[in-house]
Amino acid sequence: MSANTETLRRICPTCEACCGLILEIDRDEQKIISIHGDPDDHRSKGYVCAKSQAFNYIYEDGERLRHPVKKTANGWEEISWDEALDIIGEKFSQIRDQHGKDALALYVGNPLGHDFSAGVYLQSLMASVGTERFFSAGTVDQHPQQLVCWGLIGHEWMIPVPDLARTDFLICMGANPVVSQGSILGTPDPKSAMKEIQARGGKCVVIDPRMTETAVVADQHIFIKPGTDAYFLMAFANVLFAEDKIDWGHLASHIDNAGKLREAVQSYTPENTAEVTGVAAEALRTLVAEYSAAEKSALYGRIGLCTQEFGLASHWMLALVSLMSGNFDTKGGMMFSTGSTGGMGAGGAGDVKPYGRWHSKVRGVPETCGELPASLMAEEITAKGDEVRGLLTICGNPVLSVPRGNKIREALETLDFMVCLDIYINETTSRADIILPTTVHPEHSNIDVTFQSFTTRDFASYSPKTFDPDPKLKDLGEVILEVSARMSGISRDEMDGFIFQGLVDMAVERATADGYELSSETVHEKVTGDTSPERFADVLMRSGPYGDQFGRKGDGLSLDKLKQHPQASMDMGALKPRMPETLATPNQRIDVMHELFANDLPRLRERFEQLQAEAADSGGSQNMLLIGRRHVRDMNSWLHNLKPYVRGKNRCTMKISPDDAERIGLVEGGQAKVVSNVSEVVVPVEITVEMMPGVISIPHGFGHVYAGSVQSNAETIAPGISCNDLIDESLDVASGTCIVNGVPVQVMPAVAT
Ligand SMILES: Nc1nc2c(c(=O)[nH]1)N[C@H]1C(S)=C(S)[C@@H](COP(=O)(O)OP(=O)(O)OC[C@H]3O[C@@H](n4cnc5c(=O)[nH]c(N)nc54)[C@H](O)[C@@H]3O)O[C@H]1N2
Ligand SMILES: Nc1nc2c(c(=O)[nH]1)N[C@H]1C(S)=C(S)[C@@H](COP(=O)(O)OP(=O)(O)OC[C@H]3O[C@@H](n4cnc5c(=O)[nH]c(N)nc54)[C@H](O)[C@@H]3O)O[C@H]1N2
Ligand code: SF4
Ligand SMILES: [Mo]
Repeated sequence: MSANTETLRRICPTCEACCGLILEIDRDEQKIISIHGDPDDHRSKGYVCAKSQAFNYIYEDGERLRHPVKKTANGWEEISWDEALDIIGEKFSQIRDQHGKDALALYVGNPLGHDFSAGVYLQSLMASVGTERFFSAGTVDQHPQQLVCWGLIGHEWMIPVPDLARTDFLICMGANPVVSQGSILGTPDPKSAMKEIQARGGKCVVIDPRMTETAVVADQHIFIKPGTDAYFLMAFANVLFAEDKIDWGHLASHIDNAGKLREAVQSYTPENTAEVTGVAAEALRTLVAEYSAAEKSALYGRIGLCTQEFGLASHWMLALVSLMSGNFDTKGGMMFSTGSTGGMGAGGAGDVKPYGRWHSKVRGVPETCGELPASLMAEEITAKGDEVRGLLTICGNPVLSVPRGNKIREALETLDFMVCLDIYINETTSRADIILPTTVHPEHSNIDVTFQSFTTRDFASYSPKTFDPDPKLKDLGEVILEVSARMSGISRDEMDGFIFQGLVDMAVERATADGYELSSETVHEKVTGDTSPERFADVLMRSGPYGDQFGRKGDGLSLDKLKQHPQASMDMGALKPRMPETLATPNQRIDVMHELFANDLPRLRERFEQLQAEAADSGGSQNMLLIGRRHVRDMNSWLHNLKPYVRGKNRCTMKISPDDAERIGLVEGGQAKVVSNVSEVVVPVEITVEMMPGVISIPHGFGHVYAGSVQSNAETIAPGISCNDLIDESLDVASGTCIVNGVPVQVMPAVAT
């Protein structure tokens, strides 16, 4: 090793698994020489996936923006931070003063979840802007799970994960952890976790319209028709009732309305749902028998259950089956992580419902979890007489990642002023008036606050800043703080101070609840951290569930202790039962027939009858249902400019079963035209037995075809098409979630013969 090389450890910032890494760096050259899995990381034990190098490729990408830019008649021109921030503060304030707060809109994308500081400051930005037109990737993601957890246990952000280390029986529905590396199931190397279940005599079952990479590892795969999981799970619950297999476990005395639930699921049986779901009655009955016989069973579901016609009902039933079989909040079942910084916040706490508090302007769709569905962006932006005039996007690419993406792109043209906080000029940000680029992971420290709350084994982690950033870049959190301070008419330091004091007050309240004395002065005196966000994290950790209580508990956690730990991640132990203590519903009751679910029953029934009628009349048509898929080298739309990840075979293909391909007249490698009610695309055909008949799969995040982007590898090597152009604004109305799985389309050869 030469004199200027160093070794350091950090957490991989690219997905929820949070694998431990060892970096060899050259400080003089500001280069990362190598990245390997850390064999001593207690969770990942040396494991990494192909994307472990992604954050360095991004750091090195010559097309990454490295200074703020302003759009002019002569193209993008560099602009100073002061000028950019002043213009933004002035323009957004002007729009708000002249046209009201809802003339401003915000869209927040997924990478923000990987940046602790940005998450904290986002709250204050939302308060400063005050708009009801808040959109995020969440409405194309986990909203049903948030609402289910709020409805059942009173916490929007306490979502259970499967206790993989102790379960004997894992059912995985609408998730592909072997590729996605697990979501709301934070575990490095899910494939090995499944193999360990099998090695100790357990079983893994995957229920999915595609025989996924996870299904291949599992012991059994069951095809299910997209959008019908709620019926499958109601029939599952029906069998549990009918066969007297109900066991509410340690939560039995907290359950309300079990009788009404029994009635609600009575009319859905394995026999009468079989035609609708495509799952044979016998297969369902056997599954229920095995699930019930296993000592510890975990029933897990994710995106495929969320972003479909009955996202809320599917996740509601998923949670209820766990509850009614004694597998909720118990070892080996579905459990809750204990994040080291404490609760993620109760969201809509007490009797404040996190839905229906306001509505979209055009079609009156209720907000859920503080957001309007992202697919409504185009119509909201162009709402006649109630237009959005100013838009701020933060780490998001809605033009590719949100249904009606092409229409959203057109709508962006009508804005008076648009600002993006992003690292690339891409399909969305190329429409902006100003782009503010921010530091990337090697240039700032990080704490995986979000993902510590959705892990299969508790941990606390810290990733140090590797290099000093380019002087022309600021951290994302800092930029958000600057914008929100300007929108509130106070200085950034004042605003920062308010946020810090809010957290100090929270620590004092936590101390009182935990039965010890703590003064605000003590917190101010003892807090450590190199940046404001680090100090925020220190306060939260020290007053959190594993905290040192500001010196009272010698062996407790603090940021300093975490920084001194030889690995980037500290083990906080196996998942622990958290209920009933943490139940935050009124009177700590669990209403299994909460209105969130009960109000959706008529819609479920109506659709069931339609589906029964359709099932009787099938065959011979070009009508198919579109679902999505992910690939291990992708991350939504944003890794496509990195050559090592887009080289090789085109991944943006349409997968279809051999029978369907033959009937429709498609050949392997040929082109198919896919037509929906709103658009059409032409896409290469991939014929595979992976697909359930009647279903096609196209990945999202492609469609790098618009002029004005500066992502030459994405545009030339892997342009693809955007499946989101095909998808309309339809919603799972119970949760306000966009339906991107189970979308009706017609498929035909691209060139008529
Ligand atoms: N059809 C279909 N659509 C889907 C899905 C699906 O399964 N099917 N999945 C949905 C899901 S789950 C999600 S989460 C959304 C994702 O939706 P988005 O988050 O809107 O989309 P991404 O493509 O991830 O865009 C990320 C943006 O962040 C920028 N970025 C990346 N890293 C950084 C950084 O460190 N700093 C800053 N400032 N910017 C950064 C990238 O340049 C890019 O512009 O897509 C959803 N869309
Ligand atoms: N490599 C890679 N990893 C990622 C991402 C990525 O883009 N690439 N994105 C990250 C993000 S933002 C997220 S949210 C997570 C998502 O994590 P996962 O949910 O594990 O990811 P998906 O691969 O989208 O899995 C969804 C599955 O649902 C199936 N499905 C579709 N419709 C239905 C249905 O109606 N019923 C059932 N039962 N199944 C259905 C699909 O076939 C697919 O296998 O992944 C994260 N990790
Ligand atoms: S699984 Fe996720 S956290 Fe682990 S190396 Fe791959 S991208 Fe990074
Ligand atoms: Mo996501």
